[in-house]
Amino acid sequence: MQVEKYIIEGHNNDLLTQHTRKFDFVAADVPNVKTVIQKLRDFQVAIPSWALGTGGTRFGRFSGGGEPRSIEEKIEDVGLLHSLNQSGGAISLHIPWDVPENAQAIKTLAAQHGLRFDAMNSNTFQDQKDQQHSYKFGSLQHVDKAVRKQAIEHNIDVIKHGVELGSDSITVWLSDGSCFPGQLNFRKAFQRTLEGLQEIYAALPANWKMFVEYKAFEPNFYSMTVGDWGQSLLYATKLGPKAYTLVDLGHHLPNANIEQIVALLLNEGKLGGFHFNDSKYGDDDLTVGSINPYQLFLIFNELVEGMDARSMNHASDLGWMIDASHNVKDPLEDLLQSVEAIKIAYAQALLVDTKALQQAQDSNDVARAQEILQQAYRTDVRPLVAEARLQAGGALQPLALYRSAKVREQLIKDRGQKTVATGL
Ligand code: AOS
Ligand code: ZN
Ligand code: ZN
Ligand code: ZN
Repeated sequence: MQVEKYIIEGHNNDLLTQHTRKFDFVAADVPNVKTVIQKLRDFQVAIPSWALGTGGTRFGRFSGGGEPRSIEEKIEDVGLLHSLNQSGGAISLHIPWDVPENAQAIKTLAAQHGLRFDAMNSNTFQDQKDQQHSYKFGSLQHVDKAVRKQAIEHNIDVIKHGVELGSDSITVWLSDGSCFPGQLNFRKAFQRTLEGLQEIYAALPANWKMFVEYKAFEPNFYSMTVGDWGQSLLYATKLGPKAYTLVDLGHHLPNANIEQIVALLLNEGKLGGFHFNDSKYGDDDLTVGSINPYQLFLIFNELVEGMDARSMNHASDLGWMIDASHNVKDPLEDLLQSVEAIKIAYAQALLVDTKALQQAQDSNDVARAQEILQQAYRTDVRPLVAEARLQAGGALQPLALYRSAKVREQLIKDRGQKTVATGL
């Protein structure tokens, strides 16, 4: 399924007058509007392969139909999103939910859709059938060396798959931890995990990176062996220059100041990238920007300010990924919304008058500092984001076009009503 170019052009022509009016209105107040548009065009975010099907909760799963049944169909879906918004030019795969058997063919298919392979994800939080040892009591932290070895080998296998596909990073998220006091010796668990990560690290090709993702709780509810950014940073620092901390927005305790964490990691040269999503309670994996768009803006504000000369596209070497997936929306519509929210936050951050903000900070003018941030945040930047999309060949209103082109209906026709994509 593809939305043909002429359909996108027709959609854009219909909306052009309205768009131009809105764009001109905002653009008039943006001093460096050309640069802003170019930055927005360059910015790409990777789509996780596991978000293309309807996500489940532990209580149930309601497939919406037309879900991708294979890695090829997942790539087609990401390609389709990318053709609409020109902002999702990468896919993040998960082993073993995705099995890239014929890497060359998969790579070619991805290239045809203008996609590259972002970070590979390993999985030592589930037992697969035919797996020798169980991860019930952890993987890299496990007291049994044989279990640790199996987990290490799996991660090295994931790196090999990634090499074949032209990826250059692996995200390691461990569910390791404990559910009850006394279950685990924290220091020994840390040490074993570190040693496991060191073996995986040693298998990284020269140009590769390892992202160590932390999470405050779930599935373990007393302790997590990589539970917060401090622990992740400890591992990453001990591992060496190819290891970084990955920030999943939903992985903090309530009210954590994520933008400050981001600023400090960036300052230490240890910020690896993101799993964007939104949350109200825990690791809710809700659509990016659906709950707390101001926080998202503040994070981007730190990135724009802190990354300075480094440009924020994939050449800047941060992993920009989405990790959202849930039950009640069409997953492709959801992903279009997530990408849009990210670009809006980025655009708002680009509008911050950094010089004036610095002056306000240096003179302790608190009210003025807040005004400067909120001036940017309260600007309706959607026409800027739409203009960037238009210039790049995407649709002015991707979600509206997705609906009017009846994409889901077509996918259901092609793939069937009863489809379950592999994933969470
Ligand atoms: C789990 O909570 C983490 O967010 C993981 O990054 C992710 O959801 C998982 O690895 C899916 O592959
Ligand atoms: Zn394999
Ligand atoms: Zn994540
Ligand atoms: Zn998560």
